[in-house]
Amino acid sequence: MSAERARRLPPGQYETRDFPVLSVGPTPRGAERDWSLAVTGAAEPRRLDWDALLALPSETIAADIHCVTHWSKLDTTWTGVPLDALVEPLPGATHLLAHCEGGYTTNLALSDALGGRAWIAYAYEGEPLAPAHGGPARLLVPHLYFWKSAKWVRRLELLRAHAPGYWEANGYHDRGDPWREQRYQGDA
Ligand SMILES: Nc1nc2c(c(=O)[nH]1)N[C@H]1C(S)=C(S)[C@@H](COP(=O)(O)O)O[C@H]1N2
Ligand SMILES: [Mo]
Repeated sequence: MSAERARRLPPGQYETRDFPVLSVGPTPRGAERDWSLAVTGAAEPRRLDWDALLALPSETIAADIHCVTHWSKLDTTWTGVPLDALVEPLPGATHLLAHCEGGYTTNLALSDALGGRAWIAYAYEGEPLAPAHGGPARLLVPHLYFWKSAKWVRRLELLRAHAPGYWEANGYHDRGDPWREQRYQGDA
């Protein structure tokens, strides 16, 4: 591997060229016509359907992604809508909990979810997002370990305090910054 690529690997990570699928449960058969995304909690309640999502200005995101099981994939390309366009938190909101079809959840501080650092992604390498990778739409939060990038996301719940999601309640770190190697609860 080139020195340039090696520098892009956070500590403890190796490069894979595959795109592994990591899911706790089965891939839901979500169709675009049935899809919607709700924003609830400490925000103006909002629900977007598929056409409303596609009508919002999209961005192309080039990112390296890092799974806590030690694989990293460099130079992935996504299309999506920044969370900033979807979430208007009321004063006091500090976190969000992403809820997915199938029951998976993960939490994010709003400082990680807003400011152009997180997206609802619906295409990968220019193609509609495959169901196994979260299609029709998933969260993409590439600066944190990839378990934060919730597949089949259907609701963003704004909160006034931290609340653990699925992996955070099972011993994984609340934030999960790969460059600080924040894998498990108790890591700095
Ligand atoms: N709904 C849901 N989202 C999820 C998961 C999951 O099990 N269910 N796994 C997470 C984990 S641990 C990782 S590494 C990535 C894997 O995404 P991929 O299958 O597209 O590689 O999805 C994340 N999002
Ligand atoms: Mo993961």
